[in-house]
Amino acid sequence: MESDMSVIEKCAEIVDGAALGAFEIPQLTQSADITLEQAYAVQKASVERRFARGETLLGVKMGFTSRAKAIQMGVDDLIYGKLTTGMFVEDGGAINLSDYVHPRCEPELAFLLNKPLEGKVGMMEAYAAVEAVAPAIEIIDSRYEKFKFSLIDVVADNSSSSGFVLGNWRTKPEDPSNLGMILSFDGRPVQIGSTAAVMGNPVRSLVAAARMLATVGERLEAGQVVMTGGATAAEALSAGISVTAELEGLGRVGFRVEPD
Ligand code: OOG
Ligand code: MG
Repeated sequence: MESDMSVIEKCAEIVDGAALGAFEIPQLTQSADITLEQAYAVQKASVERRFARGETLLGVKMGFTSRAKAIQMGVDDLIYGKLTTGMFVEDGGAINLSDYVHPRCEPELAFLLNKPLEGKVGMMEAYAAVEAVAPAIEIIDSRYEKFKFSLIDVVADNSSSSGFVLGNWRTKPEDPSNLGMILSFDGRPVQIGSTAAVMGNPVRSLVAAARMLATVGERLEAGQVVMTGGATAAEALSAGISVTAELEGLGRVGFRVEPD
């Protein structure tokens, strides 16, 4: 039997290769018998492959923090993934579909931290560590065929992390728990929601991020970005569209998809 390490490294090579080459793969769990804990180890090993190519860590993204997302994907456990420099998309910038498998986007609230957060922290402590907030769009791109996966598969695939776009950082509102958000394609709203959809308050997502990272001996660091999770279902991207997300009181953020 192969050692645990070689299974994890092999799985990491598969998901990382698919992300790098923008091609789809069968779900890992069809051929590898891995636990959720091992799936996070695969995620970590795949992100380390990015670091080895010169990318650096920018923060963390949380997933399945809203019912809309859990229902759309059929997975309702909280997950996290890592955000690296290679995933950053400039506000107002453009992406090319050829760099992705079958990308979708979703509107999110992003936090910028000015203090570390580790383990069990309260809501007040967590929000006190937030330096600024920004409207954000996450570009998710599962490497799995048909964008279908189990909890273990999606975690191993860095929770579909693929791109993220951040608007201007703004002074944090006193209460971020019910800010309207609109995702538009070519100026037409395609998803409408509220930050309330994110665990009742996106600060809860930050609390969960600190708690989940602590289980693997990690913590959130000052200067990191935390994407709190899609407040609405994700929308598939197509060539030539322009995407914007507007967050109540926080302005807007957007990007374009290059034409074919
Ligand atoms: C997994 C990532 C979920 C979110 O915001 O809920 C996520 C996926 O839907 O592919 O990013
Ligand atoms: Mg997301």
